[in-house]
Amino acid sequence: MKIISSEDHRKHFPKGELFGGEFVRPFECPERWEHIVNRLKVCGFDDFAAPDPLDWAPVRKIHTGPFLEFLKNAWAMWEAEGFNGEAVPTVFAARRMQQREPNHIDGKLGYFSMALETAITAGTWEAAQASAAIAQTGQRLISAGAQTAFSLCRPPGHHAASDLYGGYCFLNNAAIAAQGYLDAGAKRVAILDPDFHHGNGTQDIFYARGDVLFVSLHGDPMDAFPHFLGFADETGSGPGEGFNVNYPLPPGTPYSVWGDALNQGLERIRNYSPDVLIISLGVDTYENDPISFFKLKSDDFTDYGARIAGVGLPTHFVMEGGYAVEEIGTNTVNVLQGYLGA
Ligand code: 5XA
Ligand code: ZN
Repeated sequence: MKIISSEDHRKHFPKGELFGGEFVRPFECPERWEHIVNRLKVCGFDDFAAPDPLDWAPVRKIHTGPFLEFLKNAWAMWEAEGFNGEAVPTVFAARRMQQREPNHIDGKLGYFSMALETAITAGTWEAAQASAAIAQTGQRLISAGAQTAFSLCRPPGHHAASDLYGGYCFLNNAAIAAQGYLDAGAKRVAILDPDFHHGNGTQDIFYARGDVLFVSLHGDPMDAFPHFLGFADETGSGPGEGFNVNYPLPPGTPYSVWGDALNQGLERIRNYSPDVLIISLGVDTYENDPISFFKLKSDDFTDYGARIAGVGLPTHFVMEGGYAVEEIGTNTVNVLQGYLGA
């Protein structure tokens, strides 16, 4: 299995995240990447590749022009104001307010964000572009005939909508890969999102489209981030009706229950008969994850990797969340080994 990764992820490393009313060291940190790479090497994965340069055509089909301009310029605008800290929003376009992009960076941050734990720093835009290129490079390999690839993306992507960032995400890597598959000739793409958090961005991007099936297992938004999307009655709209499938699950969900939902989701994917399956691979379903509430054990990740393989599709793993840093390598690689039957 080819692993696509880049040291450029280090360019995004905010010092602070607002959590529980305090600025804490971000859960989404560069060590996550290091633990995954170390574990891959220990387990004999040695086929590493750097990403190709980013192709902007699929990116522009997923994200709006104003949003891309904002991400490109946000740090420079923030610095130009003379602010000393990292760029975080303080005001949002809430209910009954205008949805109009302001001129001032404070307003822009609120206009384009869906959560304020995610700081923008000097290197954020470069790291986000590299992460998208990593997803795209995996896509090109599979479009060219590979059966699988692992895009070790950081920062992650599934909360990023066409014009929103947040939840540690800036560009939606899995969505950009999905668009790449379609542009390369695929007729149908399925995205399975087993990350603990609902992939609101991915859902939103493809909600009215029938060419991408989105299936997500996640903490019930009544109790878990992102709180405002991810309910079971969100099934798609227009030509996308029936192509959005959510399995919100309650606090304390064990693998026996989670695995039943996975089986249903995989059945839905089989029936869709896609050309390729993208896995938004978050391992924050782990029992000791510090910001999540499912109860999967490390061996369960191997088991569900094997279940994914059972669908028999070309499969592209795209890294999302997971914050039990010591175990993130084991849990991530367990999925890949389960998939490979290793
Ligand atoms: O999958 N998404 C995440 O892991 C990020 C959650 C951010 C919660 N503030
Ligand atoms: Zn997550």
